[in-house]
Amino acid sequence: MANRRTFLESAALGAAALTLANRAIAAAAKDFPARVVSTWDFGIAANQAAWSVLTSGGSALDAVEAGARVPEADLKNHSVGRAGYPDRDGHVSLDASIMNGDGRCGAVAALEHIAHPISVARRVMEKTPHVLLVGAGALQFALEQGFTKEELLTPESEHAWHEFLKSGQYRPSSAYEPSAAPGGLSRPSMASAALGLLPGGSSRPSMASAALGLLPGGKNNHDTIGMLARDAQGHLAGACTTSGLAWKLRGRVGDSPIVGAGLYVDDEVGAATSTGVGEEVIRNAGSFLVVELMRQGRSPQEACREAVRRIARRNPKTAKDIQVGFLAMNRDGEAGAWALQKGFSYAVCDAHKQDALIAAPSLY
Ligand code: SD4
Repeated sequence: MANRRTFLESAALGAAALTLANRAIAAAAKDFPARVVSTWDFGIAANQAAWSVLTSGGSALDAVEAGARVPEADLKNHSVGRAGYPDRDGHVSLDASIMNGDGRCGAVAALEHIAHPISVARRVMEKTPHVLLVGAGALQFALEQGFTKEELLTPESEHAWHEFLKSGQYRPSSAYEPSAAPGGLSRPSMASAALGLLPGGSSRPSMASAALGLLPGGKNNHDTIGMLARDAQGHLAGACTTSGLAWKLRGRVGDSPIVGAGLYVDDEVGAATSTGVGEEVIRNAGSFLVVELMRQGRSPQEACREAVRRIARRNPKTAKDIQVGFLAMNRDGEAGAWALQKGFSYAVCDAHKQDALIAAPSLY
């Protein structure tokens, strides 16, 4: 009996301690309601860099810049920053945008030789009256701002490009039709399908590729990082950075540096970002659409789902063969996502947990 009473007493004490702990966590979250979310599993490391900024009193804007720089510097990541796969002519060409909840924004597109395009995008926002600088002009601006000109094509990416040239039936003056991408990835083929580049539609990618997670943005073919943060003051910011579709046509720009397509942030409502085949996102002003849907009262997840459905409705044939994923966070820090295909995930970091990875629901 004594044993039973002791057990019950310690169980009650344990429960009380747990309740207190839960209350403490809840109170901490209330006092410090900061949160960072990012696309894909590599978003976990990026979130943690952003989180250190937020927990040291930094702004959401500082946090997303710091976070986005992590995959930009990662030599194993072939779809963001340094070591990104080049265009079909062998040039690594980067796109990035950054946006603050008060409407300030900056972006660069088709920027070569600069390892951290997100930081150049921020300088465009802060040091010029413009929003978007492209190509040679963006490089000139970056150099004037003190960024270093570097070779971004790593030996590994160069090797992959040479493999693509062998298997991709490279034809500089027309669209290409790669039969297989390096490493067995079918990314360019899928991209070509999305862009309508496959001659006669003869080699449209199969859903077998989708099942293998080889779609652009599929689970074995990660791409763009889109990051959204809410700081302790309740301000929002977002960043989006990518090397774009591998083996793209020279000069091709995706959704990531287009404010309203790859990224949109409004302190009054929330923020959204996207990953996947940018052409479909641009056509539907995707991230702006998600934010506007939240403004009309939808939750982040509902808004992402509706934007995905819009893409599928407007271009159903293409939508079945490509990946597009949206990630959103509202002004209260509630996050949600939705994708065309299975395999899209997003990382969440807050006072409770710094390495959560959540599988997004999908239309197909
Ligand atoms: C783009 N959304 O350039 C970006 C990233 C990407 O497959 O390559 N997605 O379209």
